[in-house]
Amino acid sequence: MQAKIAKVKQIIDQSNNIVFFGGAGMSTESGIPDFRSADGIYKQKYNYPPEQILSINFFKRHPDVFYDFLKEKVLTPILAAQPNQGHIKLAQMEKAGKLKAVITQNIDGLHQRAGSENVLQLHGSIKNNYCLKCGKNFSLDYFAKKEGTVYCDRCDGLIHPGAVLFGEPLDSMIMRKTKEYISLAEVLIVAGTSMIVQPAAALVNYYKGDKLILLNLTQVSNRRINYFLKGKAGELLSQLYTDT
Ligand code: CNA
Repeated sequence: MQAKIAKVKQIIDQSNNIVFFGGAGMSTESGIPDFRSADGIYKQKYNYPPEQILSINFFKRHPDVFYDFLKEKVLTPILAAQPNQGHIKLAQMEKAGKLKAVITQNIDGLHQRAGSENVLQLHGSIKNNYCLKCGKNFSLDYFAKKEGTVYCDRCDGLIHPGAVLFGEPLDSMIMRKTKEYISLAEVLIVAGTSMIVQPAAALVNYYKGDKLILLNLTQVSNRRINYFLKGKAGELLSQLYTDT
């Protein structure tokens, strides 16, 4: 493993065209549960599977159950979290001119809080809440402080949280930029994702190089991976980038 880490570190040291693509596993070291790990949200007990609750159809039909779940299981851990060493290393790599973009499936905003500037959030952000009826925007503060289901103070419409829900399309501009960054990258670091949720997972197929590095607690079935380092993304990134 040490030899493999040394090899990947050398690849990272030598490149100034690195792109990062991450998932929920990037934030578990900050205390936010992912969806599919042993202690992730999918293994906890609910009346409905989380994938169903976090869908646009379910949200419109059962907003109260949706909101209970969202606030308890998604927002509360996110609001209590701080960026971890992995987020910080990526921000340092960007400042050093090595990392071109952070592409994330996460909605928690921890990359930005760690100092990353060019962040593409495929699944939205907890910050951009808006009314389904009149489109008025609501801050995270307004949204998080309200008890129960949150309605618009202007028209009483239901407020849609900033995250893209299952069954909703991804932002086409973000998708376009993501494809561009990935296809032009020399090194692609993929971390903390089961690579199951589509269409995000398929985006790594735009990578054309031979330096696709996976940092994950578990192996992921994707034949494009050139180097797999098993472990915690934050800990691994700290070993892989030491020039601060
Ligand atoms: P996932 O399907 O839950 O997979 C997470 C992957 O990360 C698994 O393969 C784990 O083995 C692995 N993993 C867990 N912890 C670590 C770690 N410390 N280091 C390395 N690997 C680790 O999550 P995906 O991101 O693939 O699924 C996409 C969903 C999850 C997106 O829609 C996200 O919006 C959604 N999500 C986001 C957050 C967040 O914003 N922090 C939290 C939970 C879910």
